[in-house]
Amino acid sequence: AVEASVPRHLRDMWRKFEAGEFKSKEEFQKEFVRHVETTLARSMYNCDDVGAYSGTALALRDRLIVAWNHTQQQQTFRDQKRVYYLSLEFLMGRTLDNAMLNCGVKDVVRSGIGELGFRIEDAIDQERDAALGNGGLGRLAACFLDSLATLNFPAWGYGLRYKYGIFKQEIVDGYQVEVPDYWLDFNPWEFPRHDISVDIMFYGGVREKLDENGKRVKVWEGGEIVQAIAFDVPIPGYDTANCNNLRLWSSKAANGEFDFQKFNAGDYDNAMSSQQRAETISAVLYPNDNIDSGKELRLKQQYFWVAASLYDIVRRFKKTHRPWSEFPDQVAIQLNDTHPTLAIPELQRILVDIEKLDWDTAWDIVTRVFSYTNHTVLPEALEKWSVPLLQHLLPRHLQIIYDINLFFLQSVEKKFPKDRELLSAVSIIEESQPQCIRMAYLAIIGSHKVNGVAELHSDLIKTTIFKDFVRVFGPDRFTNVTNGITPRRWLHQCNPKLSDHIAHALGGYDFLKDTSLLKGLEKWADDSAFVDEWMDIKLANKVRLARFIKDTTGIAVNPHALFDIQVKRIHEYKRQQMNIFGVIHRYLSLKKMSPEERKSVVPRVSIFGGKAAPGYWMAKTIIRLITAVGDVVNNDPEIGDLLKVIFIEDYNVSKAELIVPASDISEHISTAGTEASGTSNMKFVINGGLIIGTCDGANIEITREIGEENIFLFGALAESVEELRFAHRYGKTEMDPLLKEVCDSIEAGTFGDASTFSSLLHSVAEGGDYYLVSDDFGSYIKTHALVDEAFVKKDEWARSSIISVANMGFFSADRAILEYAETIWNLEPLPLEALDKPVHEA
Ligand code: T68
Repeated sequence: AVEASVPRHLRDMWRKFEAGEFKSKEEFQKEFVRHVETTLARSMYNCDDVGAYSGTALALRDRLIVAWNHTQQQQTFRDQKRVYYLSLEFLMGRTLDNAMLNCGVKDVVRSGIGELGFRIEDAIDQERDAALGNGGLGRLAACFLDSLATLNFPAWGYGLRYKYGIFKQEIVDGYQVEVPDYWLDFNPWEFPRHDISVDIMFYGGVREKLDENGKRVKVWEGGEIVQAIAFDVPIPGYDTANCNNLRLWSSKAANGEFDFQKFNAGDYDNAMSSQQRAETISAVLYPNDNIDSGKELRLKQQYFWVAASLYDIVRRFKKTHRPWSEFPDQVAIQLNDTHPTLAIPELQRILVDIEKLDWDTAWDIVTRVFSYTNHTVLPEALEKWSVPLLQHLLPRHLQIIYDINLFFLQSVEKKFPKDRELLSAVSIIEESQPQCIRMAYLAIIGSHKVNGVAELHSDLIKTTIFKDFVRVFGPDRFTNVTNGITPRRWLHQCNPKLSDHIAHALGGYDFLKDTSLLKGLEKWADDSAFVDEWMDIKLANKVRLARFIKDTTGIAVNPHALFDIQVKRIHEYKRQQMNIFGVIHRYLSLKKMSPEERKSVVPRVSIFGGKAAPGYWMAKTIIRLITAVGDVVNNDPEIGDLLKVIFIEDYNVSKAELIVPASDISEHISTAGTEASGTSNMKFVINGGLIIGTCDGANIEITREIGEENIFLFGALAESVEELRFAHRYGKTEMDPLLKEVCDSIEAGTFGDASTFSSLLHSVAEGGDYYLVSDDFGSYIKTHALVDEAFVKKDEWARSSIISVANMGFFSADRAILEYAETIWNLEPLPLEALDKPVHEA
């Protein structure tokens, strides 16, 4: 098709009318009122905070579109290499505040809507989270998009436009109940591109035929077609005119219509069924974190999204008329976990079956384009797909995977002759009943780089789950890129007071773009006025959280108490059970004390939050124990303010922005070797909270940066975990006596019907305890005693807090992205010319 474009001699005319950016308060107000009155069809007589949010969002979005169009034009004209970040999850949270910050218009908007009768904070609060993710992996993708845009990298994200994001969690009678998250009612941040659609095929069969040159070729045909429709989301960078794109695919029946013949024949249900089947593909996010569900619909989601994205990437490349040999110079594709691994056989299929490249040429291109990030070593999370399922859904891809495996195993056989064990160890096909495709193996073989997300984790994948691939490919295919977080959202936006205070000391906000500048805070750690203000800000953030807790749970917590927070997905390996057992131990100890003894106790508020996967019973039982303990402790008049136990319902990104700045201490206590990195640890520390943690994931690197005197580490090391588990298995252990006392009290019904918790108690009992709760419990309790001691020494505590923040520069997502760009993608930034300069034309 010929591109429709305005003839050259008319373009100046066009430019005269191009939308611009609002610079002044008045310009914003004009746009705001126009949108409220026309786009939203409301008026000053019925405009509430939702209206104010909507009007502001629409005014801002016009601005974003201008920057976004401009960026995309430049990227096309300059034709540099781009990176495509493929992720099934983008946990974006709210957009308005972030977009105002990145565009530098927050002050204009604040005073603009202020004069029209609204508070900007109230407007911001009306936005629903875009919660298209489960936890760390999805939020990492969102932080990376922010950094890519801020650093002016030509980059696109590709994902699925789920109609329902992660479920909303309600707590009913102490139990988690899942409620669907229909979030698309009003979403001003997306642009439907009904003109950009791709037909995606499933099922069907493969036929061999002779092509025009008499060559035997494979044709995949006769399947069911589903249409992918693009929805684009602008991703503005901070303090730059650059605005990248996140493209989310939505599914729809190929003809877009229902079956009229069936309808007329009175078969109403079936008339709609193909439409519904198609729409189901992008309907809902799978709510599992670190667990593989193995369901056919999930596989359909993966192929649908991967095939649409690759079609789009290839179409864009082909417009440049470059030879295929240049594809890897123009395109880098990052696979966020194994979820998009089908992109590897799909690109091979496009190149061989459609573009008619020979196998080896195609395979060389494929491996130079892809790279893969691993996020877990947990065996239950490693994706496998049954061969019969793949055969049914994607017959041609299965053949290609078999061929990839065949050629790979031949190369292994050549390098390591007669090593049958090695061959079966590295085979993509697992010889189980039924046979399975090991997606991680396919991802490694089809990529030029594989990275873990923290140093320990990257070492572990090389010595455990992927060790045979280190033999085969050598160590260079494997690398580390330690995770990071965006300081824009996770410092400035969630903790404006602290950000302003830091800016005041450092002489500006440059640290939001170069977090190494935070180092300059060290010299303020002895300035008493600075330190006092630092601690006052912490208190103000705790007061803000205490108010929220009061409003949502009815429980009053003392903001001067030590706030001890663990918020993350509920998982046995993250050991919320150990935390609540520790709380019970504290409660039992308090009960044994005399009133006099209690006077010297540091008051504590133990705060939990997080969702359990709907089918994960143990995780749900942990939630039930937390709420049960809260019911007893919070209503015990003997205890009063000395201990409160809070479960915050429906933990999500926007709640994290409220919770993270309010911690004195936060818990990152996974069994060593199980948490790949963790990223909330970084968020808490950069907001001035100290942490208690195990030697796991990024905790180790955080310790190295901030100094071990500023962190509370405890527990077994990763290298002894195997041995400890072995000891449990062979009954060579006894439960820690403190833990035993805790378990006995649960058993005795202190927190209600003990049978509710029997599976949980069993999981930590002798002979089991896979996550080593008993082994670490003693040192966990001791370390909490040290936390109490440290908390009363206010000056030293404040010093630790400030020194820690000063040394967190490394954990910016900007640093992580620069490492990816240099060591994996070979990608250069494309700084944008200022917005008002004319775009140079192709
Ligand atoms: C997390 N993984 C890691 N997985 O657990 C965490 N899994 O240590 C790390 O910091 C983070 O990734 C970023 O690297 C996840 O969040 C999932 O959410 C997930 C989703 C679907 C299937 C499997």
